Amino acid sequence: MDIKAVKLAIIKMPLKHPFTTHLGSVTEREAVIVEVEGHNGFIGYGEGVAFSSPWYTEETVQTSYHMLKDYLIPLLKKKGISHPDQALELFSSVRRNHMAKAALETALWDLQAKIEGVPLSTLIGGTRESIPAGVVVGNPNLAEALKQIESYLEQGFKRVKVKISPEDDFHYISEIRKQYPDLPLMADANSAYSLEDVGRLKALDEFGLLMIEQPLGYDDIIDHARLQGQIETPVCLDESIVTFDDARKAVELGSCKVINIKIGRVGGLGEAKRIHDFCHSKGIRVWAGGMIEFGISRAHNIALTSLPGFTIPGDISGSDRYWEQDIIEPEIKVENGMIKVPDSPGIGFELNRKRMKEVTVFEERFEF
Ligand code: OSB
Ligand code: MG
Repeated sequence: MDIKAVKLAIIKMPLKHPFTTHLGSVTEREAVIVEVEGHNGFIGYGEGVAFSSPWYTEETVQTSYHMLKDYLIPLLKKKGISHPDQALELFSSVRRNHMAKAALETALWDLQAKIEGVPLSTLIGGTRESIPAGVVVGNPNLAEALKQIESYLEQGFKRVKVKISPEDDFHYISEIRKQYPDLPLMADANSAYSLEDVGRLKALDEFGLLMIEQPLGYDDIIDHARLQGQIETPVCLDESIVTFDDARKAVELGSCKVINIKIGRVGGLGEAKRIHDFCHSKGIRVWAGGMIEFGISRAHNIALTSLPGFTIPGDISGSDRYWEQDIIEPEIKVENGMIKVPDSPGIGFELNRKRMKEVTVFEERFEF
């Protein structure tokens, strides 16, 4: 790939409403935006999804910036690649730091699709023309959560996810179920439980949840296998699947029936696709997770979700779920609960330069 330069920008924007889990609240979002400039003026876009502090994974905005600037961009400049599917091999001399790697790797995929003149979804083998939108309610106040759910259902969302913890699970879910007996509903615990809570988790079986996401340790696949053997609700793994091999081992052990795939968490679109292909061949259902992200990362998620194994609506909502104004144009829109997969080259969205200028707090350019 003929690369002229890579640009990094750190952006910062307040959320319309705080997003709360038992681990804390997110009120403001920072992210690293990557632009890879190729020949003929093509630009590939990527977004680093690490948070400002290491509450969800060990990476942060600052650590991913450091990895990009001091290791990943220099590696790309020194060795080069002929196709984005070689990027993760190129980056393999850097341990982990998956979100930093994915930020650059996804930009390379977007660039490649633009060079070939095809949508990114087509380049990776996607088949869907539109994808169903799911939404996450991160609000521990039950009355407010119910109001939010009502409004999301009016907007046509196909599936709702709520955050739970031992502080409030049975009551919270039962009240939602009372109002919405048939709603495709799932719960995400972000590692709030231990195996001692099997009874609490088993009690949720009666609510017919689509799945319970990451109930136990954030790096565990052993205890989850024990748990799955004792509850009816399908276990979905998020935090503890950070590589293809993690996914393979979790499936072999019976640690989960569903996997949440996040491009950033697994280190790139190439790894995300490998996990998808494996799960598809094994009958393990997958869906695309969300990271309270801006439009670039959402666009990559839309392309990923166009693959045939994504059979459950992801945490993919429109730009207006969290932002007064997104950094892309057009913004991502949910219509009748569906999001159209773009048919223009690459991710199918442009950076909104005016908006970028308003929210950029730092930027740097690396010439090749
Ligand atoms: O556990 O899936 C998660 C957001 C930030 C960090 C972790 C998670 C989430 C979500 C997705 O639940 C929220 C969204 O992007 O809409
Ligand atoms: Mg999760």
